[in-house]
Amino acid sequence: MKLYSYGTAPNPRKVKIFLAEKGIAYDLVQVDMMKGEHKTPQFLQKNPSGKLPVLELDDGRYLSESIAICRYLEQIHPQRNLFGTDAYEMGFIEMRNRQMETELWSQIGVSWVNGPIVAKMGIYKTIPEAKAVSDVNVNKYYERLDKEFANSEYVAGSRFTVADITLICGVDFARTLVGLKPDAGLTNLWRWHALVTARDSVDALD
Ligand SMILES: N[C@@H](CCC(=O)N[C@@H](CS)C(=O)NCC(=O)O)C(=O)O
Repeated sequence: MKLYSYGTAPNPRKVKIFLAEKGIAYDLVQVDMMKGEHKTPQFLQKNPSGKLPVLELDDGRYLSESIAICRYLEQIHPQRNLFGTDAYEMGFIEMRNRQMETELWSQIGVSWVNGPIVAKMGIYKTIPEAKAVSDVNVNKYYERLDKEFANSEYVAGSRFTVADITLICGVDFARTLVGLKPDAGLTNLWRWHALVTARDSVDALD
């Protein structure tokens, strides 16, 4: 199978980490977002949303949406399990993953699209006041995570799951490209960050 990706872009990175955790071989295809290659008619046939990642199956079918791709991969390669093994754990991991997406990633996204890098690209009208508000929300959420990590080794309990993949990709994107590095005093959050970053699958930012 082929994964369409671009550099260290955070949504494709989720899938790359997931593939590495499962030990699945694949071909990586770089789509240059700076050149708009993800908006060409050819690419829009693969994903009409014009976004990365996209997975191309060996039979020529396509999937987009990082977590949908991960769900597909979990079904075809059940080990190592990353979405839960029983009804409660599956629900719990889903809950935590959605919290990371809807409560943190959404705010990082607002800071990103209203920040200086996107402003330079000239794609959207940026609203610096919107970034100021979402920056506060992201930092507050980091504080909440820090409290949670005082009692929980990983995002969804005592083992590494897809919810950790979602969070590490969000935090690394926020701290490296959005100017939202968690405060050094958030020691539980940084303890989790070091734990997850030590995994071979997560280690490289690319
Ligand atoms: N919900 C999608 C988001 C995909 C997404 O926004 N990908 C970014 C790269 S990290 C992208 O392609 N952005 C280009 C655009 O929005 O036009 C997912 O989880 O895959």
